[in-house]
Amino acid sequence: MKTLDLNGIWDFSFREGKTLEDFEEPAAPASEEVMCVPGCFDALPRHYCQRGCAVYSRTFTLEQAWKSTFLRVDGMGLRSRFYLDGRPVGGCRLPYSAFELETGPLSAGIHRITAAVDNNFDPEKLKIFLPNYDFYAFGGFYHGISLRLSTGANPLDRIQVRTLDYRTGRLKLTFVFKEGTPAGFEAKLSIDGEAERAYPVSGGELELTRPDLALWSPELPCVHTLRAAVSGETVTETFGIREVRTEGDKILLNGRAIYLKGFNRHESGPLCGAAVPRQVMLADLQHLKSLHANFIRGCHYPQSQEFLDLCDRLGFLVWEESLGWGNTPEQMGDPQFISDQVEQTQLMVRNSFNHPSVIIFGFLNENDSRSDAGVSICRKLAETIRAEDSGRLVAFACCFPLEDRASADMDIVSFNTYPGWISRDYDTDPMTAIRPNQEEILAHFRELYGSSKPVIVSEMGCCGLYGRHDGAGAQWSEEFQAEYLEEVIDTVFSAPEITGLTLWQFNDAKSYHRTGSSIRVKPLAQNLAGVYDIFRRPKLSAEAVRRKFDQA
Ligand code: ADA
Repeated sequence: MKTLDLNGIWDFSFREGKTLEDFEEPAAPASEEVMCVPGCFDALPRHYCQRGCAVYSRTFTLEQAWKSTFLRVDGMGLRSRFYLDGRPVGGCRLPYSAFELETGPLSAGIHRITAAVDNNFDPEKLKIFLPNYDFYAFGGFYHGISLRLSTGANPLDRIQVRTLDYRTGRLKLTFVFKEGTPAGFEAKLSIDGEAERAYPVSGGELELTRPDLALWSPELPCVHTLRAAVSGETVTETFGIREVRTEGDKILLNGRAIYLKGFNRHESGPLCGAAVPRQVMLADLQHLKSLHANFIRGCHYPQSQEFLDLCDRLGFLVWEESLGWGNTPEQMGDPQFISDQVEQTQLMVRNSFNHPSVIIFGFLNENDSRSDAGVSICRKLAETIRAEDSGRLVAFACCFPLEDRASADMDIVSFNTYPGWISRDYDTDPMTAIRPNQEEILAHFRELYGSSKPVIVSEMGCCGLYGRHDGAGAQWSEEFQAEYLEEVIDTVFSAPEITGLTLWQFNDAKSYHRTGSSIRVKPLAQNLAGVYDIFRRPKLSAEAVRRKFDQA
């Protein structure tokens, strides 16, 4: 299919306090202001932190007629509805997910697309993004909008490339069509610009053996480009050849045990909100390389495809998870919540299938995994991932490590812990709480799992105010944060049964502005636990981590 890029400057209007349901149909083109796509309107001065209903609108020109077209939105917040030439074409209530809406045949000429975007919280209509989540719920289009165009009635949508055996270069290509898989067809394939070769494909699948193609690994992140022509249309995919699996309490990449050493990273920045430009993504990754990190947990929602492309090329290992944060048994028992969680998790796996950097798919950060509802939905989401992709590991970050019941269904046992920082005992020096906390948790996991599963620390860290050096290492100073992270790294690295550490967090990120029911304080409406501040200025803790990670 062809792709028409719809990014750029759109007409725009905003009605504070209004909702998607207040929006009159058919769509009235917006024209009071302009807005950028991608971009978050509530991260800019004029509508900063306002909540309501925005209307985006623009025209585009088609030089020819197209038989089938699809509107692709690569992540938005928080709920949206779309109209093409005044005709409703659908919407979405899955923040951060990349999705497509079928927009039917289109004639040559000028067309208008209008989008209503609602960034209000709504416990009934927006089940998976709640006010107490400790990251800001931005409104707008996070990673771009495009129109996919085909002259056929059942175009080839994408090709999933699975590594069947990294030692022989055995691959399985799965051809996914928009309207169902034709029984048999011919595919003309070319990898990395080689001469095109025709293959008969039956059942939508084709196996190839390509020992000549270099493997993907963090050290040698070789990404290949597949170009496929089917029925006169082409699809291009990038992919990597690699295998990830567990063996006892180890994680193996291409047969070699790896140690995951890195950070949690929020897709968030000043002025851009969740619409982080590629340049800033690359800057973050260059900083992470300088810290000797090899692993990134994309907390706590589906990642930008552009970010994952960069991770592929730079050799980072990634944990990608669908949206959730501290969800309760009541929320996790709600049928619409469950349905939205399954849909967004399935979308995440399909969108990210060919990224060799993604080795772990997860969900529901810090859900109440002590409860029956938690165990049930975690099992359901693990099954959803495995049904889509048997080639990756499944995990979720647990915050009840001593009472958790859902990790038994996961490939990896992963826990968040903040001893001496977010903990019940405020009377002891935080530094002395770190080691006993870890020993208690690991003893519990040994009893439950022995060495049958890898164990990783998915969150650990504390806040540090950029520029504050006063107080001789008082809590919230940069010195305190550096000292705390050094103790965390020494303690975690001293435990042979732990195979990964993901510090909380890489960059300070915007959190709820003045509301949020969470008991935690977020000064300046930010989560200040980054080793870089929101402007990506390093704190003392960045150098402390760099030294410790370099020695590992
Ligand atoms: C939890 C949560 C993080 C962050 C952290 C904190 O561990 O998973 O997203 O909110 O607490 O800083 O309070």
